[in-house]
Amino acid sequence: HAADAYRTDLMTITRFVLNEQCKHPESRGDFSILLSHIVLGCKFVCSAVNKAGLAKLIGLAGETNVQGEEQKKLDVLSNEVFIKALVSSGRTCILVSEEDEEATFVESSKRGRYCVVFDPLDGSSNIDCGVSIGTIFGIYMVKDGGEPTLDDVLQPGKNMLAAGYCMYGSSCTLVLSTGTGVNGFTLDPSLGEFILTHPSIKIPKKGKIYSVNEGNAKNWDGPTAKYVEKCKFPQDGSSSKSLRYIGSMVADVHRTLLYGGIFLYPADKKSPNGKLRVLYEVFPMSFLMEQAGGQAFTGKQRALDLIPQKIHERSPIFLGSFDDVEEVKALYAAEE
Ligand code: AHM
Ligand code: MG
Repeated sequence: HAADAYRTDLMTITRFVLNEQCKHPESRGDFSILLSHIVLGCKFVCSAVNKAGLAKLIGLAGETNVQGEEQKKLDVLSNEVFIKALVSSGRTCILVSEEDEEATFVESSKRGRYCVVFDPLDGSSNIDCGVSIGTIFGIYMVKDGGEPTLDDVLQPGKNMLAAGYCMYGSSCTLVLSTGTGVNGFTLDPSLGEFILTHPSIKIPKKGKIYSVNEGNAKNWDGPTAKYVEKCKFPQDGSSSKSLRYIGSMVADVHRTLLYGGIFLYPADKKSPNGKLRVLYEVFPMSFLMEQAGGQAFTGKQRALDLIPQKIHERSPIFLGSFDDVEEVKALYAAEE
């Protein structure tokens, strides 16, 4: 049936967010506007990522252009697109990007109430071989009164209003939580719209997959080493877990969210705070995990309770299925 081949009632991300907004009559629509600018950034990066391989083949990347400037790298380009889209939304006041040493304070004429923390193109070591990469973002509301300061973004992750990521993979998928569950949208390239394809995502309570860079094992602490040993040689008669590690946080977390299991980037002797950044990697992913019914733990505390002191601070992270993270917590508690 032709009628079956086409869905005619399309829940776009814009429609979805506007519907949610109706539940909050006090809302002025600012969030929808902000989100539409984030979505524009994601679409741009998606299209640039898809062209990247081709651009290389036909000799665009790395060449100098007419102004004699070298072609911008994809991560730098993505950062510029997001900064400009966010500033021009007129709804932001502070932006923190992985690509920029300093936070951006939006000039007062374009200022709004939201603070956005983001990694415009995470997993960039995977670009040149065509493996999935992504954008990660988190959104805070500026504290009331006075000039915005860095304290407005140095807030615990539980204060985020929304968080999400966009994965540039075999399809382009945007996963979003505004604090009432998690929903996934897939870009229909012919429409240029993100369509709701994964309504109310719930992570399985326990999973069969663990995801970690095991090459760092010689430097792990006791609980991490014990946990991974348990994944491989369970002592309770359960079957061993499978290992999957892409090395692209968005892709590893996306799989964990859909299939269940655990993703960890633990502390090690060389990097006692792990590798991943609190504000725009650990917090948004922890927010999504909790909203999907999972957990996120730093080895010391609930990840979303952490109060960052610096914008580019790092933290160890264990996140995923509730029961799997619970096991890690037990191993750390036993250590004390
Ligand atoms: P990046 O921000 O420099 O791209 O690094 C972050 C990435 C994450 O996507 C991924 O989880 C991690 O680095 C992988 O690190 P490693 O190569 O040490 O396993
Ligand atoms: Mg990153």
